[in-house]
Amino acid sequence: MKSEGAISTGAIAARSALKKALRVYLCTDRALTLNRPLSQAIDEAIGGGITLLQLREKDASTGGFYGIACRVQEAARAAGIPLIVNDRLDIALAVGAEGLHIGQSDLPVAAARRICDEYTGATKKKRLWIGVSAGTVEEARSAERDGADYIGAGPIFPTGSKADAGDAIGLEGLKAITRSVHIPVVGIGGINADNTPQVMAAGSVGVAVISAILSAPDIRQAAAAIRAAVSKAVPKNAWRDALGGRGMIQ
Ligand code: TZP
Ligand code: MG
Repeated sequence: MKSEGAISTGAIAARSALKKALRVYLCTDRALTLNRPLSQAIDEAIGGGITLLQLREKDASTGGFYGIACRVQEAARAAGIPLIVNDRLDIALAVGAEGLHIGQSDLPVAAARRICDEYTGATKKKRLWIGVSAGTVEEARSAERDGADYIGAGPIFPTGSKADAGDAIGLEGLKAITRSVHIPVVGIGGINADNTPQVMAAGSVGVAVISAILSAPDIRQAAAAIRAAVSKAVPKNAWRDALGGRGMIQ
């Protein structure tokens, strides 16, 4: 990643909190839980140590998505984990999520940024995180310019979890993206505990995962294995800081 440049101390602290949240990033897909209820899968993943949850509901009605998001937000809050809503800014705002994740064909980043800032300004709430999927340096740079807080870069490896994910960009593609922007980059696509060290070494601040956690026979254990792999790649005191000095965890 490029140097942070001239940003304020508050902005550096906020960036640091975001980077820590992005370490073990679970994206949901209710079709990939091997018939286990999504709420149970989420609870087990939280137990295994995920640090952020992105709720993805590709087939739900608006009312259905909202209802699910309310319940998931409750579970995430109880666990102290930020919730990011995929695709739907209205639902992110309605449930008080910590952020929104959008792709290249969703609401344009600049429009999402403007709406979020107007809303959070009006309600005096803290700034919502906006994450943007990018598969190229150009997409990542443009998202940063338009107000994104982080990039979801990928797919890094081939994946069967997203039909329209596009070709894998590989670790070299990930490196090129991490070097081209100031904001944090988290790799996604075909990531598991075994290849996590390579993803982290390419400059990713964490790993975003669906199937390696949700389709694992033991979800809690799978999340814990990924967390341990990420943990090896970041300094130990950074984990303590992430927990607000409350100690514990490797
Ligand atoms: N965006 C790019 S690849 C992908 C998404 C949502 C799917 C990631 O799923 P998995 O199972 O971790 O490869
Ligand atoms: Mg989308």
